[in-house]
Amino acid sequence: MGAPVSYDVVDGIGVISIDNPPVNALSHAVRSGILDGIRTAADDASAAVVIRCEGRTFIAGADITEFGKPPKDPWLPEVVDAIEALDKPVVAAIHGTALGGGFEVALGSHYRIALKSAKVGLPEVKLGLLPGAGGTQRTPRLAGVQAALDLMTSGAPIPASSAEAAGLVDRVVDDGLDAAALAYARELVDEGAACRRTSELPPSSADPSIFAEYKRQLERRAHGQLAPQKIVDCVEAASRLPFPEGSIVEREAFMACMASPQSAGLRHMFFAEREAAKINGLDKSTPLREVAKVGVIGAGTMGSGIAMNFANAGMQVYLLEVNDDALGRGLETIAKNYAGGVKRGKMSEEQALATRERITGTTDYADLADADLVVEAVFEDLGLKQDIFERLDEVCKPGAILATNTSYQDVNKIAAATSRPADVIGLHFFSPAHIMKLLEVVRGDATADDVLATCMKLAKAIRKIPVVSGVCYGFIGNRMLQHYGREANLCLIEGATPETIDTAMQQWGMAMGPMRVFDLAGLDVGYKARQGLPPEERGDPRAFVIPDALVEMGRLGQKTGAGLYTYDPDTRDYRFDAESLEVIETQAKELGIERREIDASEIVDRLIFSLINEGMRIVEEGIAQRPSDIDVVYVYGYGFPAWRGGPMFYADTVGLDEVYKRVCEFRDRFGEENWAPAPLLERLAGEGRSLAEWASDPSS
Ligand code: T1G
Repeated sequence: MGAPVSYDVVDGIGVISIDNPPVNALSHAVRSGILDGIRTAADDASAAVVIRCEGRTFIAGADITEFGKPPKDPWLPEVVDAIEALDKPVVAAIHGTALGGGFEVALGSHYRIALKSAKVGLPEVKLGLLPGAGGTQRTPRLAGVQAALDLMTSGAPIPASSAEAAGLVDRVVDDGLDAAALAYARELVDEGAACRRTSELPPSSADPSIFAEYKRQLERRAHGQLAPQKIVDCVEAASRLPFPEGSIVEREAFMACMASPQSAGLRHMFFAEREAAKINGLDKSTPLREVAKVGVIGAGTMGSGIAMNFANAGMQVYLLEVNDDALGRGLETIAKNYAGGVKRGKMSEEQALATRERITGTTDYADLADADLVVEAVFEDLGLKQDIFERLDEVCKPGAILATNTSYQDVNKIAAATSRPADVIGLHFFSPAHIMKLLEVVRGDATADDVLATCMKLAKAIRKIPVVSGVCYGFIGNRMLQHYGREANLCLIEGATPETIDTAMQQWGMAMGPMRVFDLAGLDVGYKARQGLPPEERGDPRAFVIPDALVEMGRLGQKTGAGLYTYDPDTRDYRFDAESLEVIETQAKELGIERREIDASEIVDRLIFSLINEGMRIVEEGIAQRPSDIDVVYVYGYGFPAWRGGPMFYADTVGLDEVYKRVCEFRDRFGEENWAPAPLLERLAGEGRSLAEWASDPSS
C-alpha cells in the first residue's frame, strides 16, 4: 500500500490528500505525510492549501492503536501548529466524522468547509482523554467557553450546521465537497484573505465561577472520572492565558489522562466492543441471510421493545399475541414509548408515526409465514417456548431464523422442539429492550454459522452491541449476576443495609447499587423462580429470605412502591424505612445470624470478585469467546463502570495474584461452595500471568 498522504497542486491550490482506511486515523505515517505536505506547500507556488480525505470520512482522530506505545515524532500538536503557521490560507474539507485529533487538524487550519451530512466532535473524553493537539485552547476561542465545555465533556459529535452556528465551521455545502473546497480556497486567495490563526485570538473571556460550577455538575454526571475535570481546567486556562501557556496546561493534563488507569480502561472498552462482533473461526465471507420482515411473539414489555428495535431499523414487523386485549396493551406500550421519544426530542412526530406503522399487530401465526426472522419473547417457561417453536416450525418458511429472547432457558432444548435446530438461536435483549445496547447472541450446539453471522450483523443494524454466548444457565451476564446478587444479599443479612451496600457500589462506580436493581427488576422475579423449585434446589436461604419475606408482605419493589426501599409514587425518590430494617433484622435473627458492621471495601470486593471468579469459569468453559467479551456484557448490560474496563480488565488492573488471594480469603471465611477459586484464576495467578496475556493465546 502506498504512502497514506499525497500532495498535488490543482489549479494553483496545494491539495493534501489523506487515504488511510478505514477512518483516516492519524497514524505516524499520516502525521508525517501531512507535515511533509505543509512543508512542500510552504516552498512551492501554490496560493493556498486544501486538506482533504479519501474514503468515508475526514480524519477520525489519533490512531488509538498507537496509544501506550513509545510516541514517535512528529507529535500531532507539532503538525497542527505547522498547519496553522503556514503563510498561505489552509482550508480543511470535512466529510463524514471529523473527530478528536481529526477535528483539531481542521481547527489548526485557517478555514473549514463541511458537507451538510458531516459531523464534528471531540470524543476524547470517551477514552478517558482530552483533546491534546490544541483543541482545548482553540475551541473556546472560536465557540466560547460554554460550547467548548459541552462539546468536550460530552464527547458527542455535532452536525455541520450546528458547528457552523457555533463558529467552528465556516461553510456548509450540500455536496461536491472537493470542488467547493478548491473554489473556497481560490476565493480566499482572490480576496486576499488572511491566514486566520485561532491561536492568535485572545483568551476566551468567561465568568470564572462557571468552571467551579461545571466541575460540580461533572462530579454528579461523571462521578470519579478524571478527564472531564481536566477538560474544565484546560478551558479555564484558555479563558485566562495566552495560547502558548494554555497549551502547556493542556499538554500536562493530556499526559496525566493518558497515564491514568481510567483511560486504559476506556481504551480497552473501545476495542473490546469491536472485537466482540468478531466470531472466532468463522469465515468473514460467510453468506448472510436477508432479513427484511421480522415476527415478534409476545407483546409484553420485552416483546414490545424488541419490535421497536426492528421497526426503528426500517424493517416490517408483525407483533403476535394470543388475543386482542394483550395485543392492544402491547401496541399501547409501543405508542407510549414513541411518544416519549418525541417528547425527549429523539424523533419527530412524523418519524414516530412512520416507524410505528411498520409494526402490525396480529393474533394469527399465518402472518409469520414469510417472516425472515421470528423472535419469541414470552415469559420464562421452557414448555411454552417449546410449544411456540414447534408451531413456528410448521408455519415459517424454510430458511427463516427462529430466535428466542430467553434469559435463562436452554436454547438447545428449544431448538430440539423443531425440525430445524440449525436455524434456532438465542437473541437475549436487556430491559428496556428498545434502549439497552447489549444483545447476547446465544449460539446453540446446532446453530448454523450463517445464522450466527446474520444475527451479529443484524445487531449492528438495530444499533445493539452483540456478544456471542454459549448455552449455560444465565448465559454470560445473568450467570455472573447470580453470584454478585448472592453476595449482596449475604452482606445484607450479615449486617449491611441496602443503603450501605448501594452507596459502596455506586461510589465504586456502578451505575446503580444492587439493592436498587433488585427493586427495579422486582423482588418477585426471583421469588417466583424459587417457588418453582424444590426447597433443596433453592440455594442458600440466607441469600433470599429477606427479599422473599418482603414479597410475601406485598413489597415487590419499585412497581409496588416499596421493596427493599420505599418509593415516592411521583418522584420515585427512594428511602430506607424502618419496616424494611425490621424485616432484615427479623430474618437474620431467625437464622441465628449475629449482624455485624461490614465496611465498604469488603462489600465491593465480595461483589466484584464474585463476578470475576465466575467470569474466569465462563471464559475457561468457552461460554464467552474471550475475556473482553465479558467486559462488554457487564459495561453495556449491567452498569459496570466503563472507565474500569469491565470486570475482567479490572481483574488484571488489580492483579490476578491479589484477586486470587482475596478469593481464597473469602473461601476460608464463607466456604468452598460460593468461593472455590476458578481453576483458570488459580493457574494464572500461580504462573504470574495476566488474563490479557492468556487471552492472546488461550492454548498457553
Ligand atoms: N484509531 C484507530 N482505529 C480506529 C479509530 C481510531 N481513532 N477509530 C476507528 N478505528 C477502527 C475501529 O477499531 C474499527 O476497526 C474500524 O476503524 C471501524 O470503526 C490527540 C488523542 C469513526 C465514528 O475517539 O468513534 O484523537 O474493528 O467499527 O461504527 O486529541 O470508529 O474494523 O478492525 O467504529 O463506522 C479520538 C473513535 C481519538 C473516534 C466510525 N477519536 N472512532 O464508526 O466504525 S483520540 C475517536 C469512532 C484523539 C487527540 C486525541 C468510530 C467512527 P476494525 P467502527 P463505525
